[in-house]
Amino acid sequence: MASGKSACNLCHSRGKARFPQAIRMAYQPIVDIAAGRVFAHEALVRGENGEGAGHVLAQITDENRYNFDQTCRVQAIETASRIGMPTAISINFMPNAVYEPANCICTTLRTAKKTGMPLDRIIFEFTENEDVTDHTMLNEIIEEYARHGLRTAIDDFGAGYSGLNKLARLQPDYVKLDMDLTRGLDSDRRRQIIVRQTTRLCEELGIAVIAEGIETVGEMTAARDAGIHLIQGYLFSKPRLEDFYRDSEILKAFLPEDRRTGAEPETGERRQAAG
Ligand SMILES: [Ca+2]
Repeated sequence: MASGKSACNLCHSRGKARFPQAIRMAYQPIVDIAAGRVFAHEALVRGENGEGAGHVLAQITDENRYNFDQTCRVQAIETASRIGMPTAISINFMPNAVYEPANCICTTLRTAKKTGMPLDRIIFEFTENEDVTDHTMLNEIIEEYARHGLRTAIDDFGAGYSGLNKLARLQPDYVKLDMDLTRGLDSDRRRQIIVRQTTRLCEELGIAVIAEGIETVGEMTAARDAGIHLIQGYLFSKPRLEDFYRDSEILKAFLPEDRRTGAEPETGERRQAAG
């Protein structure tokens, strides 16, 4: 790790404003259907009273972005530790909130150490948008995180700005296929071909694929047939506020909906819940 405290202070001086609201974390499982166990949980930001992600994200400004990103990391790790999370956690991070990869990771490392969270149980998932023009920076972030044993994932792959070109220049551990590609996968031959070939391509590059937005047994089966065994979506569970999903619940996902417990949220919440 590069020079400690003073370097971190440099980061703080770039984004002094505190995020104006207390946040909490919800966790959604990513299930390994080949192993029949919960592989990880994605940490998703919620308001102090459980308000949706949109409510919280609307309060981000250029001034408080850095503080928000750091607060999310700390909160995701501390909450997971407090509730006894047995799996890895996957934390969304904002590449444009990171100024100097070696320095901006200090708080994460400190929090992990304090809570006893092993670093190889932390995954950072990132998405690029039009704001991110410094591709070299993203490479540096991934390499720096790997040096500490942290894993990384490309989020929302196949949507918006996240395309094949990214695989040419980045080496993450995981790629998360966007729900636009997985929705209705069982009845869409074109998507099946794209998902199958993308999965094969990633495999050859040494990258594991996670299918997001899986809501039905049919979609899960189609993803499995395409070679994917890491599955995230409402088929298994919606995000749970400060709680995790247990291995023993996996089989319940295959029961007809009227025999499952817990109400399904409105469709409109889905994109937001996915973070
Ligand atoms: Ca995500």
